[in-house]
Order: sequence, then C-alpha cells, then structure tokens
Amino acid sequence: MRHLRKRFDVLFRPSLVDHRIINMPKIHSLFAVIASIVSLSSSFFSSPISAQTASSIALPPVAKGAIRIATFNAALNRKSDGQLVKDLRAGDEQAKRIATIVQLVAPDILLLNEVDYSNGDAAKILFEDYLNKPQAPKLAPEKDLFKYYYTSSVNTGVPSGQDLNLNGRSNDADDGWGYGAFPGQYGMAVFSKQPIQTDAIRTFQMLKWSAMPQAKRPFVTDKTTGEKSFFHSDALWQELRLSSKSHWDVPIQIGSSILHVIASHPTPPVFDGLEDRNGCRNHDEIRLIKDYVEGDSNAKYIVDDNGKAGPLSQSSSFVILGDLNADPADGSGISQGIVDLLASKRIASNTTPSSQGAVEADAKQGQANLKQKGKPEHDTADFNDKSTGNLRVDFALPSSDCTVINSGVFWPTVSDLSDVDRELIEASDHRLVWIDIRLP
Ligand SMILES: [Ca+2]
Ligand SMILES: [Ca+2]
Ligand SMILES: [Ca+2]
Repeated sequence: MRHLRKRFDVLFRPSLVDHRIINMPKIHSLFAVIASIVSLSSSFFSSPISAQTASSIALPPVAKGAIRIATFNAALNRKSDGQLVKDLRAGDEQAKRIATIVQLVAPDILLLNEVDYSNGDAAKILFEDYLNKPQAPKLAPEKDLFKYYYTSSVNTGVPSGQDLNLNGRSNDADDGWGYGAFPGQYGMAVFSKQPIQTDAIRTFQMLKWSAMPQAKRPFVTDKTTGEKSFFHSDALWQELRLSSKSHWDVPIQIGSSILHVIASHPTPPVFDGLEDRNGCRNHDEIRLIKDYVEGDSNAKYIVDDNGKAGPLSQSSSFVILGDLNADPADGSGISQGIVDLLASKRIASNTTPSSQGAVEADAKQGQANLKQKGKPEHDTADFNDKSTGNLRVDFALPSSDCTVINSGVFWPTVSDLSDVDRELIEASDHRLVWIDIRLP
C-alpha cells in the first residue's frame, strides 16, 4: 500500500490535473434583480421561440417530492480554443436554443456534454448569461434558476507528445490523451439548483487504462500469419489514460440526502482502424462506470486524481449521466459495455426514456434507420442516415434505490412546428434526456 501510495504521488502530480473547480452560489442582490429584469426585456426581442410553442412543448411539472435530472450533449464545441467563449460573449444563437430547451425542461440537475473548457469560462458564461436568463416569455426567470455549477479539465486535446495513432506524427488531434484539436475541446459541465459538495468531488481524468484488469487492449492481426500483436508498445500502453474526457463523481445535496452525479462522455467507437482502439476504449470507459457503482472486487483498480482509491460506497444513491456513445441495440461499437451497464443490479431499470419526435424522424429519414434493431422511440441522437442512423446513446440512469416517476427524450414532433421552432429542436445532433425521480 505504501509502495502504491508513493507511486501515485509521482504519477498524479497536482500540476498534471488542472482543477479549476467552480462551484459558485448565484448572487442574489438588488443589482442582480435589476439586471435580470433588464435582460428579461431584451431577450424577448431575440427569443428563438414563440410563447405559444413554449407552452405547447413544455414538459409536465415535476411531482411533489421528486427532482428532475437531465443530460444533454449540446454540441457547443468549436474548432479553436477560445472561439466558444468569443461566440458566447457576442451572443450565440445555438447557445440560446440550447438554453431554451433546458428552460422548457427545467431540470434541477443538468449535465452538458461538449462544452469547450477554456478554463471554465464557457460554462461560466452559459450559467450566467444563457441558462439563468429567460430565453422566451413564460420561461420565468424568478424560478428554475441554477444556483451552482461545476466544470474542470478534460483529456481531450491535451498533447501526449507521442504518436498514439501510429501515423508517424505526434501532433495530431488523435495524439491527445483524448481526441481533440486543443485542450478542453468537447468538455463538460454540471449545473444544479441544489448545493454541490465541492470538497467531495472525485475526478478520474488521470486513471491509466492499463490499471483496469482485463482491459480491452487494442491489437491487430497479421493478414498472412494470423499472428496477433498489440497496437501500442508496452511503454505507450502504460501511459494511456482510460477516460477520453474525464469521469466525475459530483455529489449534490438534496435536502438531507446526497445524490452522486456520475458524469462522463466516452469516446465515439469509430474513427480508427482494424485495431478498433476507440471501440475498445469506449467499452472500457463504460465499464469504469459500472465497476465504480458496483464496487465489487473488480473495482480495486479505481484511483481518483487525488490518489484516493476505491469505488462509490454501496449505500450511495447516484445517477449516471452522459452521452455514452454506445447504443445497446445498434451502431458500430462494442455494445457489451452498455448492455452490461444497463443490466447492473445497482441501476433502476423500469423505464427507458422515449419520444414521439424520434419515431417521426425515423419514419421520415428511413435508410440506415430501417436496418436497426432498437425501438425508434428510444433514440436520443439524429445521426447521418446513410451510414449510422439515429441512435440511443444518451443516458440518465438512476440507482435502484430511487423511484422513477416520469421520463422522456426532449424531441417533439416537428410536423406542426414553424421553421424557427424546428431550428430549436436541431440546436444539437443530440436530444436532451430527462428523468423525474424520488430519492429513497
Ligand atoms: Ca499521430
Ligand atoms: Ca438522422
Ligand atoms: Ca434508432
């Protein structure tokens, strides 16, 4: 143990993890009230949605004693570092649409995937100037405000300085510890109405892939001899990080209970070669979630970025959130990872969020959708219909001690909507997934 401790001290140098933990209460002052009234009147003019639509596609209210939790891949990523921050400061139409959707759903807790990190600036502006500002009449600002948020560094675009995709260069987006054109591209952020227990947050950005027992280490098979050999050298394999962005355990205080938000965004299982290194990594990133919440003898390898070992306590309530980039029935990933996670005894399995908009899209778009096995109503992302089709890849999975009261995918049917309101639904290629739960 002492030996391990020492080793982690070396491997997890504080400087390697950029922890800009941001968890701030919303300031309530006369100034803030005046500011919100001013912004309320100005945002009416730039509103991307009509009052009529807002009331017709809003969700039913949350039942008494329950909370609403949502996960949304917002596709708020840009091509260069700082561009998203610039866009948000200038007034970004896509971000307004994303915020409108969030306000229509009005969750207590929200994970956004694909928000460029930029030292936390993008999440801060989203929090202050978009999510907490009314995007349409009737989306009242005086209630349904988030009061806290959390964001931190991720592995995407952090240069490894090595040739991870074996193409002879070591400065590709593919050579980051996670795929990305710059550090923090495709980051993530958690927003909450209830206090985030900042001191108890655990992150797993630095955990090595090779630390996982029976990891799916990518290999290639020689076409002539049939001989198998590992894709990465042993030295490189020891260096690779498991999480393509990061895995977070963010505890949130709900009354007298604690709910652990388990947030992640496993890599897409594509954009690689016959070795299927992204498929293998996606599978194992999802397995990390399962091992973390199941906490049996398989979970001993899990060590957080502060060097604290061990999984989630078995008495803890949690909700797994994120675009897991894996569909249990369709798509080209190694589906066993998500199939195993969904079958875990630790997870409440009585509901699968669905929508009528997905059914409508499936029927209209056809092509690859026609060959799929999964039910169209469960899809959460509108992907290319020539190659992939629409998939169920975004998940909000509560622990089995929680009671699921209601759930859905925010994907209204578009037949009756105006062009403007159709643009709202298409702000991202993913759709928001929500669940209403009662804690034990
Ligand atoms: Ca390379
Ligand atoms: Ca599609
Ligand atoms: Ca589908």
